[in-house]
Amino acid sequence: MSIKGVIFDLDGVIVSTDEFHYQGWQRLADQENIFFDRAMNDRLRGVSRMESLDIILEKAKKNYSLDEKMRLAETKNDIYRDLLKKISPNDILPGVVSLLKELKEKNIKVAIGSSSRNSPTILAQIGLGAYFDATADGNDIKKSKPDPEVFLLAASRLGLKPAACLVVEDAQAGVQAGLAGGMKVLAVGAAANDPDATFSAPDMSHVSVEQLLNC
Ligand code: B16
Ligand code: MG
Repeated sequence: MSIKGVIFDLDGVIVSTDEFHYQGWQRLADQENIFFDRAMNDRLRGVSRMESLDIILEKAKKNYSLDEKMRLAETKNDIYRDLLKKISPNDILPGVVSLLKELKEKNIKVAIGSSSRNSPTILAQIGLGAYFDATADGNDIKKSKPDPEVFLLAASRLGLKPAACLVVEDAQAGVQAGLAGGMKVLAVGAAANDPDATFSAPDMSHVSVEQLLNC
């Protein structure tokens, strides 16, 4: 089946908020005296806020109650949202805007499929809020990537069958989610070497619309 829609992950694909997530978690881990580094941060890509916290707390020396965990997640989100105030259209990753324009010209539908509950804020701040035909994000779903729920919801909001959609992802969990949903997957950034992806590129400036539509 030919590709009729492209579903973009947000953090790490459209905009590099992944560094702000890292800084937020690192500050929280330091505050709680828990070991955390960039290698561990790679495991959090595409994973929901609470599941990310559970991964960080694997290294904690004490047990945290649900209330304490809710407060820690809120603290991290406050730090993250404060850092987000800095982002602007200048932070859109290379190749994204020209690719979106070319897809529109070819009548290919575009959607966001993100685990982030901050997606609406981020899209508004980078000025791409009106660009997408549909969005599905962490506010809409129960199961986060690698479960395909967010991408299946995005495809249905586009009115397309999963097999007619291509997912663009920077996280291993997201690559698996796209494949589990029966979609093709372009892996970029941190996931660019993922052997399971349909194809890979360092970022979107290295991808042509023809490659996307004929994968
Ligand atoms: P929030 P994506 C994901 O977004 C991030 O990659 C991941 O690091 C983050 O924990 C998750 O969103 C939840 O974000 O705390 O803002 O709800 O890559 O799926 O666009
Ligand atoms: Mg991502």
